Amino acid sequence: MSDKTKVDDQYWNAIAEKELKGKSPTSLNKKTPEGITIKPLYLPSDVPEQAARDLPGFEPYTRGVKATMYAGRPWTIRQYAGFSTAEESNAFYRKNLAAGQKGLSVAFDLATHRGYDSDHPRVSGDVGKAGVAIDSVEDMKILFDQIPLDEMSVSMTMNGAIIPVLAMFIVAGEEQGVDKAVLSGTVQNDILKEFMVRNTYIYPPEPSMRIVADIIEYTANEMPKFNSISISGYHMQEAGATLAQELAYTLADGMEYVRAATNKGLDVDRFAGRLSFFFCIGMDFFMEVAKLRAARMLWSRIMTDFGAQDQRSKLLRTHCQTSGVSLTEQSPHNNIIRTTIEAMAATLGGTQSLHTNSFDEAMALPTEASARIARNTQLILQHETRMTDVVDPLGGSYYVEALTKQLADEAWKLIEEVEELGGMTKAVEQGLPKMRIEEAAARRQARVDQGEDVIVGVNKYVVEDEEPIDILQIDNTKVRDSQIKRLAQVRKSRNPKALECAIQNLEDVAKSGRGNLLEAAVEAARARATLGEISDAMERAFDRHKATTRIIAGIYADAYKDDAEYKAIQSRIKDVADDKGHVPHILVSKMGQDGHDRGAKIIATAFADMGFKVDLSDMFETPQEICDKAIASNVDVIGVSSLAAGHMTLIPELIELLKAKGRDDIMVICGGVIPEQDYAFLRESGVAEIFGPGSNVLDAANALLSQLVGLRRNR
Ligand code: MLC
Ligand code: 5AD
Repeated sequence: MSDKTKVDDQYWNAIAEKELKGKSPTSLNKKTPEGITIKPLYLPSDVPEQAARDLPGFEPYTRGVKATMYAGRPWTIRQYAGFSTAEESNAFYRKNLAAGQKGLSVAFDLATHRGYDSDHPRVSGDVGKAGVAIDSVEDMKILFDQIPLDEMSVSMTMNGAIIPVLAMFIVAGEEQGVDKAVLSGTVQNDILKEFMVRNTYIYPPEPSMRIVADIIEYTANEMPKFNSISISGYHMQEAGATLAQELAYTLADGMEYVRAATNKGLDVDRFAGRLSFFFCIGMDFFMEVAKLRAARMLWSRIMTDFGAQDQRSKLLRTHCQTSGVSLTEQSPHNNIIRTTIEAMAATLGGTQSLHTNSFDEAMALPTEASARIARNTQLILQHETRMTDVVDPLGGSYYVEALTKQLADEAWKLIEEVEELGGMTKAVEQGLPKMRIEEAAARRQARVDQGEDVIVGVNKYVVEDEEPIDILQIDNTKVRDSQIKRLAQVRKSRNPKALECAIQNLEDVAKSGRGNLLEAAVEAARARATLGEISDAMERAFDRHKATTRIIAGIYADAYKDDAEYKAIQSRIKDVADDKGHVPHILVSKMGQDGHDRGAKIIATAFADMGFKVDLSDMFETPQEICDKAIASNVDVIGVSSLAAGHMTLIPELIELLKAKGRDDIMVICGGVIPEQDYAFLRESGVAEIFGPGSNVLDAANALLSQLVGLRRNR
């Protein structure tokens, strides 16, 4: 530290104190959810020594994985998309590519994610809704029709059903005349975070890890241009994780995958260069920039410790997506601004590839118009701002360099905690990271509800009487019918002998632990086995995973210790209990294949803290199962959390089932991503209360209590 700095520091302190009318400048310090103290001023003395020597393209890669970064080649504009049928998604992709998008990124529907064909009874509400429905190679070929797979890099967000989907992609390429060796792209194939937050797993953790390792092995041998995995923190932040947790658990997952592959006998440098990453970029601008820089720095250290020799093995290359959970249903055009800021953090942080969200995110999938604005956000950054001319323009910022180091240190502590449990597979089995994330999510929600974390248009500067905007509506029944038709054609036209043989072989490979699952599945896909048939063959060997749901306790009670409104709710609950002769009892439920459980978990924990009796359903229930459970436990209320557009089918079905049993006295309320356009239909179907995104949890409790005592009547 130079003397000049010391003098400046003291001088600044004196003036700052004067401006603060005698208070110490440390009174301006802020504590972040990551546990980092942010000072109002950073100085050269805050910069770690190493930072002054860092160069982009050199170990530890803090400043970027390429020497020239965007000055040499800008990041890939890779918009995640998919809906309804393969035909419609294909048309959408081709339009987007013509309008400036550079890489593809496929969103599959939840039936596909969870290994079900479109005609399976469990997925009637999900087909074609949150992504595109894919049942066989025939669908996959249509999806990439007139898109040259030898030129276009394709990302596929698939985890649970990764084996059939990647197999079908390989065969679709083959039948387009493209050898798998030249296919470029990425599969998500990150199962650990599915058990933690995203919930589209199929099999239990152990066989799931074998699947990951088999794919790493197969791609290392056969597909040199293909990224075998996209190790994802994105969904952790969406589920409420702090940025330190997102960073730490993602890297800890990465370490576990490296171990899984080396345990198969692969040399680390054979596969590590094709591991890739995926982070969420939210509104904490500088912390997000620091996160990407810290991620590269830590990964290069981790891979050095794994004995990597090849520099490529030490590069953390990443895709980023702006944060969905930061976007609001209220004043939705504000979301364009939020997404722009997040996109700037991602690119100033040095991402390789980026998806920018559409402003209608909190209501539905993007329309053509909202998708255009989202894409143009990136085109404008690349072409109008001069941002891409300089490599790592925030490098050397006293604040950013200091924050990079601090965040890396915080994350490292969490990584060590996971390692002490024996690595991520064990930690996930014990539920530790999930619990830490759920706690952070509940804390965040309490801060928002209390107005401590401001969200413009939601808990401050609220606009009354907003006009609803146009959103994308998908006719799910039509999509399902057309998928069922094509499935029937496929099943009719294939050679049953070849099919049976391939499926049997796949099952044997799964059961015996010998051979490669993907290799066996490619054979099955060639023989026109459907996604469901390939998944079932493996399920016979591995079984289907059933998660245990838990409700954490105490976070809301703690945050609202001395709050008058909270106390008033507690006494209202007591009054209702006295009146009814029992504590009001609610079943918080998830139906269909929708795996987003942050909202359900927050409601469950907050309502339980307040004094309601709360049951939390398992994931992926059918309306019949929820109806039976509600009647068996004799609840007063069923709360349905819906974030994947299943509400229009599943909730009316549930209400009809209750009616048929003579139990329509059980009140049904719902919350989640439910556009206002759907409210009237849901109310007519018998839904008592609807809580959209951004609902205040205390307000929701009050509304429910009023319903229970007959003060509100939407029914
Ligand atoms: C890049 N290149 C350069 C360069 N910059 N060459 C010279 N000079 C420069 N300055 C080269 C690279 O080395 C590479 O070649 C090639 O150009 C492509 O660049 P890239 O940086 O690798 O970009 P890209 O191909 O886009 O790959 C990015 C990636 C990849 C590595 C992060 O894994 C990817 O595309 N991921 C996307 C994941 C995704 O879309 N996920 C969506 C999740 S949505 P070479 O030969 O070295 O490869 C989701 C939501 C949900 O999950 O829950 O449903
Ligand atoms: N099309 C476009 N974006 C999607 N997302 C999820 N599914 C789709 C889809 N089919 C985005 C949303 C969501 C995140 C997980 O991915 O932004 O928040």
